Amino acid sequence: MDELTSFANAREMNGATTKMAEDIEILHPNLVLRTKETPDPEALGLEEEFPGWHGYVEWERYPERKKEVKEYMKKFNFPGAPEFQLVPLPKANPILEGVRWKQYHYALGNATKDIPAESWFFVEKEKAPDMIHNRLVATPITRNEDHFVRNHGGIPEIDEDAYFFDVEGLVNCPKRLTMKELKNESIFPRQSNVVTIQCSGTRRIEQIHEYPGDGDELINAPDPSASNHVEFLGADTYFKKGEVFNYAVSAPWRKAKANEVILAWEMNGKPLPRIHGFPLRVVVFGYIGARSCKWLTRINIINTESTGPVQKKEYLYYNSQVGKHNASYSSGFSIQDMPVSSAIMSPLDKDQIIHDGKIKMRGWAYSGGGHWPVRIEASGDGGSIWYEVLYQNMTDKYYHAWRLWEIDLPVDAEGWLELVVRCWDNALNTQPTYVRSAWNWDLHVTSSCHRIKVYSINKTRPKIAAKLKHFEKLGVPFLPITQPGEMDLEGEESYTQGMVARGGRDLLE
Ligand SMILES: Nc1nc2c(c(=O)[nH]1)N[C@H]1C(S)=C(S)[C@@H](COP(=O)(O)O)O[C@H]1N2
Ligand SMILES: [Mo]
Repeated sequence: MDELTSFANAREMNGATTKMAEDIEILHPNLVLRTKETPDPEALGLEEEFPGWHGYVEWERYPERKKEVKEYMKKFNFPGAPEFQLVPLPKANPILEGVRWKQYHYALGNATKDIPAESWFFVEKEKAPDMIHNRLVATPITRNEDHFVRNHGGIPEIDEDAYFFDVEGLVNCPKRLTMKELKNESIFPRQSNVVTIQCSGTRRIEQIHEYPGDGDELINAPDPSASNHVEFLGADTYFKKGEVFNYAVSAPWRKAKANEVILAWEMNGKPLPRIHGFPLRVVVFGYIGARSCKWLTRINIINTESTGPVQKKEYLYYNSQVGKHNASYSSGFSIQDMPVSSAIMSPLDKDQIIHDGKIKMRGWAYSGGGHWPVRIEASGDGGSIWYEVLYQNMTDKYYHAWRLWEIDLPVDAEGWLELVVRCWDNALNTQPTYVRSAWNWDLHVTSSCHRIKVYSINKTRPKIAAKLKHFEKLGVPFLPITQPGEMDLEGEESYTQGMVARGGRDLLE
């Protein structure tokens, strides 16, 4: 069922009391109302917080506004979450249109209704049109256009000149800082780091294939105590279970003190793209991408982890016996450091490879929390025999970045094989063997050994070489292997000889 069908169901379920919103100009025609009266979003008085901050509605400073919106949202019958797991699955992540997400934005009227369309505009403007995954392993530093994007909300459009952020909470002297002040090197030292940002949803589709799970998804601060946490708030609106929030996450203060949290306005020497958080984002080294808050509006020093839903209710790791009936927020542990992980980027799953006894494999390896990939190993037989990637075939090591690797894997066998990769980090951590070894209800951090299936056609074997030549002579393509050949597999003479040599098929006595 896709989002559109689930939307239709929602409409039906609501039966006779349902009224479509087409007569209200401001509201999207597809919005389904629960009430007889027509909701008026403009009566909520929502507006952008500051001039020059398009797309930014502040929620966290106005608890009353949040409450009012929560009540208001009950007037709509939004479509349910699309079911995309208990259905025949695609190989890669399914594309969901985000019908519900768009409707939330429409429902709130002028302050937010254009955000989905505007966000899409920036996707098209700032991202490579194809986002080919193979380019990711072409160079150790990913081009900005190819860097992955993950947003919970829309993309705000903030003028750098109008921009500032606040530092507050458990600080001696709260401050509001402009970009100009932040860029003043006599106040704030600059640093540049090679850092990998990895979403905890990377390779999630592998866990979904195994079992379906939950598809939801410092500046001038005096000296906060060691037990404090640094909360980061973003300008985007985050809808969760009928409520509105600004994106908020946190990292322990000690992480910031260790100089492993930066405020970034450039990415690879270029201004930060809007889609990645312009004018200013946080980068938390070695943590899951979710903590690297974009479009920063506020740094808040607090004495617990952030109680925003992203920190408190999401990005939690349960064991595989925990599911819908027994998951609670407090029993999951918070995913901060990324575990050691790796992936094969080429060949691709189900590739059919004609080779000379070696298959070239390429990919990435990464470990969070300041660890780095030390050894990468590849297997051609599902993980019994491992070959080590030569250190010469790995890119430079950094405390907080991935390493790309390649190996010419010796492969004698023919037919379907399982290629596997695993990485060892400097703390001797390695990856769980199978997806199920580390499967978890929220489908996060798929760090098990990455496995793909390929069909091996080994030309160093004389028979195979002869067969390939034969196909070539006839002008018949050898691939794909599933295409039935026009010709017989064997001539009459060869068959008769073969049968005699083997003593026939059915015995006489
Ligand atoms: N303000 C804000 N910051 C955010 C998010 C968001 O939705 N809003 N998504 C987070 C998640 S889950 C990830 S993985 C990273 C992705 O960063 P990127 O889009 O720049 O690659 O941003 C994080 N920062
Ligand atoms: Mo993420």
